[in-house]
Amino acid sequence: MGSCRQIAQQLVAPGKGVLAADESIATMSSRLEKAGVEATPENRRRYRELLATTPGLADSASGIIFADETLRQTFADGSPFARAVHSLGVLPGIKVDTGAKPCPGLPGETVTEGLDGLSARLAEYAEIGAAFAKWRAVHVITDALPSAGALRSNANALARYAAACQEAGIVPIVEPEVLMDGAHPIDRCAEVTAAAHAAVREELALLGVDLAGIVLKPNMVIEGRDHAGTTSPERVAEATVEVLRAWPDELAGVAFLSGGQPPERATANLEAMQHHRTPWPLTFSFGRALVDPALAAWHGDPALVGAGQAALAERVAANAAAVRRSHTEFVAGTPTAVGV
Ligand code: 5MM
Repeated sequence: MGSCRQIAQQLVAPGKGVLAADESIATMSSRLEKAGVEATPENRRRYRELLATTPGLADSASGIIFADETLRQTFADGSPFARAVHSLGVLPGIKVDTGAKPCPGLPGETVTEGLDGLSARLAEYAEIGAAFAKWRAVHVITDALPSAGALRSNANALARYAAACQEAGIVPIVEPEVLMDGAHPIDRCAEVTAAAHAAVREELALLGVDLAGIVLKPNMVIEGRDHAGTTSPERVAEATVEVLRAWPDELAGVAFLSGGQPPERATANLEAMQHHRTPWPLTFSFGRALVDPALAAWHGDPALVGAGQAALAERVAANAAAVRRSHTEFVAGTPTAVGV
């Protein structure tokens, strides 16, 4: 457990965040195809190597989350991904859920699967070199959803996953995502996010999960994508922190997903969060908001690897600068008050 606490602290270290490059084969393939790149295992490998070898990445990224396929691949020079990333000063992580599947009995809702054989897989991932893991539950907002059954089922799976990770000495990133899909106002997102978190907290407690050895990866509290108007960063930050305040002080840290927000908006919202004094660091574990510009700049051209890396470096540095500010400008007083 001691090492889980240490690794969790490393993941949310001041001025750093986590790069989510763990798209499943299906998602990664469709994103590559949209960028005009043939979806082959080798192209997925080349893309992940481009991301991982971005010069200076370790200055702003504490970890990178990969999918199973990538963790079994090697860099072009033959070194296995986990070992290579580790030697670049970044912690390698692994997405261990097998996806959100239709939830029996709950039409229109999903439950995330992957618990069967999980302990054995975690032991293997630890052997390969994974320091942390990730599991994502997905909730959609409608007038009637999410149901209590979906909140409970997903929270229970997240807790069973988290407990199994800690037993294996791997830090669990716990991701209860409430999607931006829909036209709901920010208050409805706050209500649903609070309910999802409450269920997760209860289930984590029932299974004795050590909160100091996990990283919470929530959505920001934000209006639905089809809602009229854009909420200001100040209001997003206020609503998000208000929901998060229900988490105990011992939680190691919070690393937000970007949820399909435009990259600059995700950064502005993250920066606004830093104005609030919280007992845990608030950082990023973005996927699309970090990698979309890199994929667009590279689009499979070997001559544009540098351009792809420059695009990623720019986004990672901007987010790292946003979270670094909490330790320099916004939050007065001793650094320990913000979780250093
Ligand atoms: C990178 O995307 C992750 C998994 O994708 P699949 O749906 O293909 O399994 C996803 O879990 C991601 O880590 C988080 O949702 C955060 O990504 P965003 O793009 O929301 O920041």
